[in-house]
Amino acid sequence: MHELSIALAVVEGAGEAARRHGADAVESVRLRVGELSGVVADALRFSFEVAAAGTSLAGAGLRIEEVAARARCRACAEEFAPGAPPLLWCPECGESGTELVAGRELEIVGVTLPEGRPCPGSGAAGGATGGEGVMCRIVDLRQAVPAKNDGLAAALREELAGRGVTAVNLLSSPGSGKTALLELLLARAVERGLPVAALTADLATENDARRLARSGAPVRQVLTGGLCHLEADGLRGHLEGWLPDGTRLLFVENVGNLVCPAAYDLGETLRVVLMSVTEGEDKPAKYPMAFGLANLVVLSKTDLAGAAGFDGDAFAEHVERVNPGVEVLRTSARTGEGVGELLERITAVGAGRRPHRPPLAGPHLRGYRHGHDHGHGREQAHDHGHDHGHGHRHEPAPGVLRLEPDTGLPVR
Ligand SMILES: Nc1nc2c(ncn2[C@@H]2O[C@H](COP(=O)(O)OP(=O)(O)OP(=O)(O)O)[C@@H](O)[C@H]2O)c(=O)[nH]1
Ligand SMILES: [Mg+2]
Ligand SMILES: [Zn+2]
Ligand SMILES: [Zn+2]
Repeated sequence: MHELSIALAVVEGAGEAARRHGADAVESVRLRVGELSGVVADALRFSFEVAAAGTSLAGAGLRIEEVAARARCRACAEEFAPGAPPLLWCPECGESGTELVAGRELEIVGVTLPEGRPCPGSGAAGGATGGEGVMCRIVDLRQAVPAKNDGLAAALREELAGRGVTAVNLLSSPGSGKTALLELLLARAVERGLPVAALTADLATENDARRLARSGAPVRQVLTGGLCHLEADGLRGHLEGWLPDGTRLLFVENVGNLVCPAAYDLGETLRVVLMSVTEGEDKPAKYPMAFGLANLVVLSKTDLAGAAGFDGDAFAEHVERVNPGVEVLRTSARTGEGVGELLERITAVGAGRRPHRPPLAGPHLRGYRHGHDHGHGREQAHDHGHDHGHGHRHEPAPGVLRLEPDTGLPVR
């Protein structure tokens, strides 16, 4: 993961809390880091020192509390440790309907200030002096760290839903065949009169956009200039002034990478992860977040399965381990296998069908806490249960892309 950007966000969040309490220094910051958050504690400690230099957090201690991953079976309520790579089947009853209830947190629990500070708003008269003199030394925050991207992604999801756009985030390692498959998907969508557009991100070259533009659909190439993934805010900027009104279906080809793109919600309606038959059946186990958070899995280049000696059963087992119940579609850009089915799955979601909900998406990340502190001057963290609506990635966006049941064409 990107520990430096996380460290910068921690410094910003903690520094802001200190300022609200009139403190110009911070003694220590407490973080909760889930076992499956992908954060390396040592790298974060090092990055934190770098990020804190020259700020009110310079020299502040960083206390990292690891949160073990826990999953719960929805059938028998058994709670279990999924292990690594996560195995998300219920060990008690064998059910696949499980959900992660802890383990992906990344939050600032609170900050410790050098001396007692009056708690804002705690005084009877609400005076600046803190009224009755309730003192804050430990400030509760319970604030998600990469909240910035999550919040922006939620806003973009809402905006796109409002415009009637179904957005598909395509993830895979470099060369798995995202562009080749997209070429066919776009051509087919155009053929069916479906208003479709595609945005493709690469570190360099406009090759992919050139290939996709042959379909006749509006295409935009984004050059990330070295960045290994897309972020919601960047995507929103690229869509602004480009995404044609009336677009019903938007494909976003992420940067070829199975690590970082998995950690960034783009406000998509559907996340599709691709893997080709030449990459090794155990990729889902090696990249559990990429496969575990997908709404749909695509196995590409099936025309090469024989030559590659691809073991379909082993692959299915690895997928099921990290994402029980997810559908795997087999495709080939050579033979056209699976392209129609894939487009059908996507348009069905646009028409209101509920996408598969990956267990790893876990309810504990929904309704994440907001960014203000509560200044109670005590150490107990608490959840106020506010829902900020960050959690509707898997809810169908109502009214998006209605299709005529008999022709399969969009209703105009
Ligand atoms: N045999 C076969 N080759 C394929 C298939 N799909 C893609 N390829 C080839 O695989 C190579 C990579 O395909 P791309 O579509 O460029 O892969 P990509 O995932 O878009 O790659 P990046 O954008 O660089 O991450 C190209 O040489 C394609 O012709 C397929 O279904 N069968
Ligand atoms: Mg490509
Ligand atoms: Zn069970
Ligand atoms: Zn990266």
